[in-house]
Amino acid sequence: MKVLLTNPIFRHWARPNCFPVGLGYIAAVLRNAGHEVQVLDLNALRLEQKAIELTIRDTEYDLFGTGGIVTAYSQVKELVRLSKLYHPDVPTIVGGSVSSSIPETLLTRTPTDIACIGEGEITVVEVAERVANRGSQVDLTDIAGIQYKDSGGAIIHGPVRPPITNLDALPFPAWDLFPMEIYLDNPVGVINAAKWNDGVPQSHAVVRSINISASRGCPYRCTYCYHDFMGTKYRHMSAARLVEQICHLVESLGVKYFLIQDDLFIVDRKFVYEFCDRIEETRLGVQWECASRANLVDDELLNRMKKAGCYCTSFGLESGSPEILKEMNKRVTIDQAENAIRLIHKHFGFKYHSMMIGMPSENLRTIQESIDFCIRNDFNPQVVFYATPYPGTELYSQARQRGLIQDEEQFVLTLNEQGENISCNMTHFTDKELETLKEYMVRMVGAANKEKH
Ligand code: B12
Repeated sequence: MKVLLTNPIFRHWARPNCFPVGLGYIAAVLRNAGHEVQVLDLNALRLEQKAIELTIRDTEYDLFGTGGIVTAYSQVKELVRLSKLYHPDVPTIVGGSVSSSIPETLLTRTPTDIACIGEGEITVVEVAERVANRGSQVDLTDIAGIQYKDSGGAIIHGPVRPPITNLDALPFPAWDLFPMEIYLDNPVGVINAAKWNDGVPQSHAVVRSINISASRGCPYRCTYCYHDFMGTKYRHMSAARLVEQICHLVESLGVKYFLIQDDLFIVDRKFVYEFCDRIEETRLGVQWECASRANLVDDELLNRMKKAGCYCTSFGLESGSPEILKEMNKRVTIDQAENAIRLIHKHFGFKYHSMMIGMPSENLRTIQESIDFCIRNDFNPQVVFYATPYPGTELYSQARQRGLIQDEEQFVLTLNEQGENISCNMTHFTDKELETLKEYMVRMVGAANKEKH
């Protein structure tokens, strides 16, 4: 069966540098199941609207798939509309956090037939099998991990799909189906950050790099984070498999730098140590970076990571106020945050963390505490975000309960790409006051908000 997968544009203002890892896995498992997979990577190709429409019109396929972060909603809606316009009988399936966090909006406000909830590798293969064997209508009964519309338009919830526990059993993402040279020409990672400005590479002297994923899930439950998406059960591929993936990318694409883009890479210390041992044994000399957490780093771990090629690690610091950290359910103390900043700077020379403003309890004192924290720790945040209730988060439930968000689709359409504007003000300040306070904070702490990387 023929499957067309489309990748919406991600950050229209920036050159394409983020490989769509999840879609890469979806393409790989569908191909392994015997389907003919074509990828229309709009983020890499940046086609004009007319060209997108003609390409979808002129491509023959039996299943249409797309996905992305919730911020991609309007594009996903348009792509599904185009597919239905030119291929009305072809089922459409949408995955990614957009589909998991707003499935009902997707199914009722767009011509999406099937919303894939959570990890998609097993689900999509089962759906494709039913589509391939369909008679007059696709029977989706009992497929776990989906919501879909029945013939009468009612939304049916399939059973819950358990998390994939053995990530080693997954194939590598199907990099060969994507225009990889475009991604490799537009590098990722802190090592390349200084070579970008407002989404445009400033120099060709960049390190060939790619983003990869090694683990899924996060055991913490911060209120601004969508932890139900990949679940709170942390799972990682084996260190051997991760190193095998890295070796493959070094050999096949000449990659020298790896951005491990997981929510949190250092939950399981034993795994990190084993990865460090194995990557050193390869003697490839590759460098890498990952996300960490203030309460999980210490001298010994960072030292080991650095020796094994880790170029930098950073974490979402979010606030310098104990009260706000508590409200976020961050489970990090101010002492831990200060210690982590000092240690990471000592080992890597970076203070590359992010801050937030605008949690519901934010007040003048808590904002001043955040500013004082940054000044005291001689720290210029990479960015100060507005706290934003992204769908699927605890903050989002609070905003709905307080009546701050009436219509989910309208709200999602106001979400900008990086939380740079106020989408939903949860504080007692007016929007104007909050904007002024954010500008003040950005100025006082010397955050790099003006630059887009
Ligand atoms: C890496 C990452 C980024 C990267 C790159 C994203 C990218 N293009 O790949 C960067 C740093 C740029 C980024 C930015 C943002 N991110 Co982000 N990011 C992540 C992170 C940590 C990992 C993504 C990942 O690699 N996952 C692993 C792969 C294997 O999973 P996957 O891509 O989701 O794909 C699987 C399924 O979704 C599904 N699937 C995916 N596509 C398809 C398609 C089909 C057809 C099917 C059937 C299935 C399917 O199957 C895949 C395999 O299982 C996730 C957290 C997480 N746990 O996923 C947050 C996450 C996706 N990000 C999030 C947010 C909020 C943002 C920002 C808005 C943050 C901000 N304020 O700036 C921005 C948005 C930028 C923009 N322009 O839109 C939220 C999304 C919440 C939501 N409701 O959608 C998440 C879930 C974080 C969280 N836990 O809250 N992000």
